[in-house]
Amino acid sequence: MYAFIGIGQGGCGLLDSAFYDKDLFKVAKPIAINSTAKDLKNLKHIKQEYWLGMSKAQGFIDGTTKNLESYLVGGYGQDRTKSKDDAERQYSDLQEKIRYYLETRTAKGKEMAVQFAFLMTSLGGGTGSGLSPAIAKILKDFGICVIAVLITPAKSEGSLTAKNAVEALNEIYNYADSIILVSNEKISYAQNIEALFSRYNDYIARSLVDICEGMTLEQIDPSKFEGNPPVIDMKDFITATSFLDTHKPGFSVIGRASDNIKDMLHYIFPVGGYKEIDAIGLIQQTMLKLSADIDDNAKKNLCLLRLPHQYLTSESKMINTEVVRNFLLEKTELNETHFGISLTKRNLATATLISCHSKKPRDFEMLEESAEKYKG
Ligand SMILES: Nc1nc2c(ncn2[C@@H]2O[C@H](COP(=O)(O)OP(=O)(O)OP(=O)(O)O)[C@@H](O)[C@H]2O)c(=O)[nH]1
Ligand SMILES: [Mg+2]
Repeated sequence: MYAFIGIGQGGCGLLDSAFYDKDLFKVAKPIAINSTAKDLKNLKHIKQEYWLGMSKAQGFIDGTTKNLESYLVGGYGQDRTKSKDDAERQYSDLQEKIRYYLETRTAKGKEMAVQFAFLMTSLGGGTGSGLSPAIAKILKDFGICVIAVLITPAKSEGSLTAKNAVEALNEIYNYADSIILVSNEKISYAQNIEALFSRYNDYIARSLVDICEGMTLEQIDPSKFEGNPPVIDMKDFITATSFLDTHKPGFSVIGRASDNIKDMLHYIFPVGGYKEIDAIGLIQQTMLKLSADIDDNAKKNLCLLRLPHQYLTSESKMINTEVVRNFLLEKTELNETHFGISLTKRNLATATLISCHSKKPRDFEMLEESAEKYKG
């Protein structure tokens, strides 16, 4: 079982986008945590039984509590120090509330139901950037693998957001098994980046959901298919996004490309009466749409192709998995790729790529410079 935990406005935005797909509830538990009731009420897919409100001194408040807003801080207005302070003072209460949400009650008693948590937050604000490190630590102490999905601010958002981001990332880094960076610099070409949040959130959330569902609900049994198609699981995910020798996460970015099988004229060449998907072309597209700009080569990567079953049945043998695998391998410095195929019922071929780096993205280095200026 997974947990998807959204913190603050940006984090809850990603969370809400992810649970647009109702199938995700079959494999994941959501928790939306924020210091303002208004933002929680704006969520479309996460009902109040999954909310946790942050108060200044009365702990973390169950979303179903009457007059919820009267308990909550009402936002930290980018004041990371205050939010971090409130989180640390109320740490044991937070720990118990999260435990309660993630445990299941069985005949034998209570047990932790979750092995992997996607911790989603923006780093530039107050609530998410101050509270997330504490939550990452709590999850880690529960023995849960932490995949931190972190929205970094655009440089144009100013040096305070940059400072928050640098401090928060440094703290979360100590507890995360994986780090996926989502840079708002990517949408900063827009005059009003806020107008693009919802589409950007949908893109990132869809990529994460594809991977989660591809590893669970849509997982194939390779023995049932000709040619032994490759599969990947969460172990691959963690291995692909962290460095085992140092036990530290890498800096990963994510991208996705999909095409309607019918509209894929561009990628389709008739072969023996069947049509072939240019899987490599699709993966190349994901590389143009990664969630942050990276200068160095990937150390390793992970790629999931979701396809209708026709592309795996014996007669057609549509995807030459060895060719795809070699293409992915060539893109890595450590000669390490984790490539899998899963099935979808939709008429859609999708590639989702995670590229893991040892260096922070160029966008983030700009934030580090900007944060220094703030201190000055
Ligand atoms: N991609 C994306 N970025 C967002 C979204 N919402 C806010 N951000 C970015 O997140 C940063 C601000 O963080 P918020 O998530 O709004 O702040 P918060 O955690 O709620 O903290 P407060 O300051 O207490 O409101 C800025 O860099 C925004 O550009 C979103 O839905 N998507
Ligand atoms: Mg907020």
